[in-house]
Amino acid sequence: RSPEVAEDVDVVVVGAGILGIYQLYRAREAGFTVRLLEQGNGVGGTWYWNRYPGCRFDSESYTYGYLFSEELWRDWEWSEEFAGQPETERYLNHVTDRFDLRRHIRFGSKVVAAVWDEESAGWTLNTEDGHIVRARHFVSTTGVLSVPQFPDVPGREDFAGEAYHTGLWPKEPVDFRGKRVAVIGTGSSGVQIAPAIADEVATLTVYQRTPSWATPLNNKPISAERQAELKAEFASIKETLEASNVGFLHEAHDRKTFEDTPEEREAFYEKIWRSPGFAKMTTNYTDMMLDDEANAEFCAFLEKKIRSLVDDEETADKLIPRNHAYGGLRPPFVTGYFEMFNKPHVELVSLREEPITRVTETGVETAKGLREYDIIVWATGFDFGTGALRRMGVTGTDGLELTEKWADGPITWIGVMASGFPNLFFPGGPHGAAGNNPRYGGTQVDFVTELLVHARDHGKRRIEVPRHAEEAWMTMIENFRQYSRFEEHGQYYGGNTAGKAKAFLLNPGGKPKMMEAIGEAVSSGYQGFLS
Ligand code: NA7
Repeated sequence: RSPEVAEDVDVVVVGAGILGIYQLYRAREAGFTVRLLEQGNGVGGTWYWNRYPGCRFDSESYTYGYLFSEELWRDWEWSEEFAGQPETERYLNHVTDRFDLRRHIRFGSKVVAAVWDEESAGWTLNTEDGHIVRARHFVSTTGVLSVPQFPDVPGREDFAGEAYHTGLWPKEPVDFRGKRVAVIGTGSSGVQIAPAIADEVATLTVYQRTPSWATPLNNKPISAERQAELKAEFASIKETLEASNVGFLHEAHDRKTFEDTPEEREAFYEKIWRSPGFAKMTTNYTDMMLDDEANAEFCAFLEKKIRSLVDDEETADKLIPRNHAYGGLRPPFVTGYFEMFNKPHVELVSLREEPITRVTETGVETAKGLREYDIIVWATGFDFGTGALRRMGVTGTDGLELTEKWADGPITWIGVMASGFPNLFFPGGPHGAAGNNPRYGGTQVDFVTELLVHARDHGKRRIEVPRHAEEAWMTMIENFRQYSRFEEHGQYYGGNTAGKAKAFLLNPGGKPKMMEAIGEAVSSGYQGFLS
C-alpha cells in the first residue's frame, strides 16, 4: 500500500445523484466496503445543482423515486404529481440518512484522475483536493446531464451584472424582483425558469434559437386518496414500471392516427393535451413517432394550441417549430410558458432572426441592437452523455484513455461497460437510457451489483466486457438509431456541444435490447467477462 493512498475499498462510486446513492446502498448491502466521492457539497446530483426557480420533474414523482424498499415508498409522500427540485433534494437526503449512507460519502471530491492497475487489478482515483482512493471496482454514476455548458459568445465574461447557468445554480436564492432579466435557451430548463420568474421581474427577454414542441405538464397535488392508492398498489406499480419500455405508468394507445376520423382525432388530441407530462408521447397514436404524416397531424394540433394561447401572431409564429417533428428534440413540459408571452413586459427574441453578436458589460447585443440587463440566465444545456466521464481522466489497460477510445463517440456494452476498462461500470451513462432515467439506470445498478457479487463468490478479481458483446451492442445502436426521430443537431447526438463527435448517445433499442443483453450475460454465467 503506497503511503499516499488514503483509503482502500472494494467499490468506489463517483457521483451522489439518484443512481450513485442507490449503487452505494446496493454495494454496501452486498457486503462490500464502499466509498462514494461527490463533487458537490450535498447529495442529489441533478437535483443538487439545478436549483433554479421552476425546476421540477417531468416524470411522475413516484415513478422517478426508488422502488427498492416498500417501507420507504410508504413513508415518503410526494406532494405533487411532478415534484419541484427542493422536494426531490429533500427526498434524496431523506434516503441517504434513512439508510445511513452519508458516512460513506466524501463531499467536495472532484475526481480528476482514475487509473487502472493491471497488476493489482484495481483502480486508483485522485480528487482535485489531493485525496486518493484505491478500489477493486469503480462505478461512475456521474449522470448524463452533469457538465453545464455556455455558448461561445464574445464578451460573456464582461457582463457586470449577475449571470447564472441553470445547471450551476447558487444555493442562496437569486432575487429577481424588479430586475431586467434575460433567459437564453428554450430547452427544458429555459422554459421552466422563464414563467417561474416572469411575475417578479421588471422585464424578461427570452432568447430562443430553436423553438420547442412544449406542451403542458399538467401538474397537480397528490390527493390523500391518491396517496393511499399509491401505498396500497406498490407491488403492481413496481411491476408495471419494471415491465415498461419507457419506465412510466402511462397506458399505451392501441390505434393509429388515421384509423380515427378527424373529429375523433381532435377529441383524442384534446385529451392527451390535458394528460400528464410524457403521456403526450407514450399514450399517443402508435404511429405518431414513426410515421411522418401522423407526426405532422399531431404537430398541426399543437400549432393550433400554441396559437390559441399566444395573443401576438408574430410571437406565436416564432414559438412554433418549423424544422423538426415532435420528438425530434427532447420535448419540454411547461406550466404557463406560452401564456407568459402575453404579458407586456415579456419579449421573445428569435436568434434565427437576430443572432447574439456579443455580450457587453451591460447586456446582450444582437444584430438589432443592445438590450440591457441586471441578470442573465444561461439555460444553454449540457455536454450530454459523455461529458463527465470524459473529464475524469479515466485510463484503462495499456494506458488507453477513455477519451481516446471514445474520440468518435462512446463505445459501450449496454451503456454500462467498455472493453479496455476492466472493473469500470457506468450505470446511467451514454447508451444507457431510453426513457425515465432512474428506471433504466436502476436496472443497470442491480446488474452491476449482481455481477460484482458473482465475481467475488467465484474468486474473480477482474471483470471486462468481451469485445464481441460490445461489438454486438454497438451494431444494435447503429441499426436501431434509424428508428429514433432524434435530430443530429440535438443533445442526444452531442450536436449541441462544440467540437464533439456526432454519435447517438441513448439506447435506441430500449429496455428489451438491454434486458436481452443482460440475460445473455447472466445465463451464460458471465462467460468471457471474468478472469
Ligand atoms: P437543452 O435541452 O440542451 O437546451 C439548451 C437550450 O439552449 C436550447 O434551447 C439551445 O438551443 C440553447 N442554446 C444552446 N447553445 C446556444 C447558443 N450558443 N445560443 C443560443 N442558444 C443556445 O438543455 P436544458 O438544460 O434545457 O435541458 C436539459 C435536460 O433537462 C433535458 O434534456 C431534460 O432531460 C431535462 P438549440 O436547441 O441548440 O438551438
